Amino acid sequence: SSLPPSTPPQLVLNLLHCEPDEAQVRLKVVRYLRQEEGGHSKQEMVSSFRLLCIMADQTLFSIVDWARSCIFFRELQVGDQMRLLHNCWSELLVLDHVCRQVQHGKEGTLLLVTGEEIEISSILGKAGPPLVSLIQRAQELVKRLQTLQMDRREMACFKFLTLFNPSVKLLDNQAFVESVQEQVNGALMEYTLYMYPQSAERCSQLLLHLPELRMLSTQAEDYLHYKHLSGEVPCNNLLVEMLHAKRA
Ligand code: DR9
Repeated sequence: SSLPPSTPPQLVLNLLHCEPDEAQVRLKVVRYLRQEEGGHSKQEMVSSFRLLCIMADQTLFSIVDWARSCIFFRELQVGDQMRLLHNCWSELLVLDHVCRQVQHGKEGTLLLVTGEEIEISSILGKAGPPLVSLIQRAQELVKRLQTLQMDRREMACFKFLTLFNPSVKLLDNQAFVESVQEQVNGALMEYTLYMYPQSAERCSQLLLHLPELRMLSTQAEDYLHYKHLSGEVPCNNLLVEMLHAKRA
């Protein structure tokens, strides 16, 4: 009945504008890993479990920095900022990982934030069933989003929909979080209608994948918790701190 919008919604452009520069994040993480573990060859920069944990930890720091500088989020009081991040940190990490693979677009390998590529077949040989299952499920999600050719603006919307979760309890400013969720939802709908007018169902097709992201992040937390209990995760790790903050 109505024509597709003739301009993209400004909000989606603003959200994309908040995105960190991948090259800068890579540089920061690589520098940190080098100082942690000097004298590694370039090929095996992050080959050990410990280094991969530190890498994920540094990625989480960059995600927190991103959130704190974002429109909407920076308007919240620190208490609400913490509550939202405690709720979604693992989802944001998995989303970051999944989006990197969607853009990477190579079936047989994973691209790490460091720029390093890992053969998936080599992981399947070394990892136990829980990690294998996680990586395979994540790759299935990657394939579905690749089939939809999810773009970077849609990915930016996903990050905000994940961060501004209105089901988080005991927020001081519940109404604000709900309103951001609604605004971003509306803007994503408008954007997909503008950009892909031939596929009216696109927005809902994309949104259908958010529950899977949530389930993957729960599974990843369980894996991390188990690794922590067996003493394998390095200490002073933000990942573990977040894990405990949520369960407390
Ligand atoms: C909590 C949310 C975290 C999500 C973080 C996503 C970022 C991580 C990005 C990619 C992960 C790539 C993993 C590549 C592993 C390459 C080498 C390998 O397979 O080593 C095996 C080693 C040990 O395996 P295991 O734990 O299964 O133990 C086996 C057992 O001892 C014998 O049976 O695994 C690793 O080194 C994995 C390191 C992962 C560190 C990141 C910690 C984050 C927590 C969860 C990650 C889940 C990955 C999710 C992908 C969606």
